[in-house]
Amino acid sequence: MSTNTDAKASEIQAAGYEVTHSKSPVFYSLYDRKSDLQHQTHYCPGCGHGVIHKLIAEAIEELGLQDKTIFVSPVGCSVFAYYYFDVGNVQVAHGRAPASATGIKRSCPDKIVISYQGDGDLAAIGTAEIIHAANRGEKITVFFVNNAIYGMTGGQMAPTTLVGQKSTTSPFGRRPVNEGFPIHMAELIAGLEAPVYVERVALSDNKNLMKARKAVRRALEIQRDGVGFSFVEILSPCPTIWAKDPVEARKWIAEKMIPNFPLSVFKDRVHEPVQNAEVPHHTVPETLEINEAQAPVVNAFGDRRRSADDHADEHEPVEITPRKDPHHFEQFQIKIAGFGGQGVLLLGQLLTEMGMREGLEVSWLPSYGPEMRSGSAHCHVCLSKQRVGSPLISHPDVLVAMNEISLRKFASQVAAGGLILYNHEHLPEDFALPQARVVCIPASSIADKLGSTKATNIVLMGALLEETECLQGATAAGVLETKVKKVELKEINRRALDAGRDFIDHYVRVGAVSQPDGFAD
Ligand SMILES: Cc1ncc(C[n+]2csc(CCOP(=O)(O)OP(=O)(O)O)c2C)c(N)n1
Ligand code: SF4
Repeated sequence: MSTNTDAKASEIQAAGYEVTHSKSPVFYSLYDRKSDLQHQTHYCPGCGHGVIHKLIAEAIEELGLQDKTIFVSPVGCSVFAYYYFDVGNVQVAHGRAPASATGIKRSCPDKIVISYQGDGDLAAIGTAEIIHAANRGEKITVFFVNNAIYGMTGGQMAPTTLVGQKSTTSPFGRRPVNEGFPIHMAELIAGLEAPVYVERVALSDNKNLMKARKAVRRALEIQRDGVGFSFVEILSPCPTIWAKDPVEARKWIAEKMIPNFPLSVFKDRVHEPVQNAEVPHHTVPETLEINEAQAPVVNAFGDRRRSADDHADEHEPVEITPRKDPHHFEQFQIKIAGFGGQGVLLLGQLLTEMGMREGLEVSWLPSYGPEMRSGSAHCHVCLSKQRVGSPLISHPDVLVAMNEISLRKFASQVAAGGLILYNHEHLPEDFALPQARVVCIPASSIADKLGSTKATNIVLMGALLEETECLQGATAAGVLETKVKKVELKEINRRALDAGRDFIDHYVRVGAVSQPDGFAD
């Protein structure tokens, strides 16, 4: 992209002109979405969004932040911001930009995360998100485009619509007695304790434009320096909905909007020390409430020692044998499905906790209907050596189907060469075998014989571990020991885990369990 811009610049220079200002390389060179006129934006002539995009792009460029910026675009006229900014982009649901930006910033604290929102998005449907993100002092930057109207949907009243201003939903002009007063977001945010920088600027004339430019840059500097939450409200023209030409629209900002929304730096605590700047982080053992010294050492060492203290005899040399990585996968995805009450979600949680104890990145995503028992339930478990991008699993490596409905519903989703563990003696007669191997295991009957059908999920867990070797049996025993409080159930679970493993070892046909994909080698 910058190559294109550079080429254009040298072309112009070659023609004898001096380039004094050119398009920021933070922008893509063309607006790809259009079939023609790709050099134009999708915004109406005179719209403030284009100007604000430019101010942001230039600030990103000047501060050298292009490679680390993630832009969160809203729903509204600026929904396509990701077509313009050549940075990381996420487009989110209406009003949710500060919430998504929070998640992104917290998981990638070294990135510059920008939440960009209109007034319908930020001050109506997204009021809760912005207030709480600001109140938590998230280290993000929010650019709030206040054009006093809903632009994209054709001019409904926004929370910022002026008293007396007509809109499609306030055709006689906004009346406080009926529609309430305009909301002053900058003042509201500045009233909270945590935000560091809050300013309102306007695109009314060149002088104010320069102030807006400075504010945009400053807000990003604050984030770059890790100081805290920065917020810039920008009074911006919407000539189309206001039914004005671009010049009149700017005049209207100066004459009508600014008196109602005064321009000011409402808060600037940039140089004050920020209290509790660091979000407290807990180690995995702290989170799991297990003693670090007792956590099984499985990643670095091949033996089953729980800690160096196990070698209590000081005279006995502690032999540490580095072992090969115990996990044969980069990412392993499991879907567990059945009726509510079968321990579907619990099995997912146990596997997730095991993954954590073995030093993996994990996620667990439950899905269940309103009925806690007998309704259908399923969960997604992801075990990974890398950060988990999305907890949603479309093609699991393993499906644990605890009932026939789940088998029929999810079998086709299993990745080619994957595995289905089906809780039954045999497959339904009319069931067409998909691309995956199916191991039938009568887990409920096995658990029943052990003293409790509640242990069905643990029988399946034993079978899963034995068949796929995705996690260590010793970790499973440790997790069950801490999670199950009832003594009698502990014993049943121990036996259920063994029974599941035995079933795979002794009853599943030899050959049926070996796969070239590394499940069982
Ligand atoms: C959940 C949801 N509710 C409503 C809408 C319809 N909708 C799309 S944009 C919009 C308002 C946009 O106005 P604003 O945030 O002020 O941005 P502008 O278009 O003026 O830039 C609405 C209500 C939607 N897309 N999703
Ligand atoms: S409707 Fe208004 S806010 Fe939307 S693109 Fe047109 S001028 Fe801009």
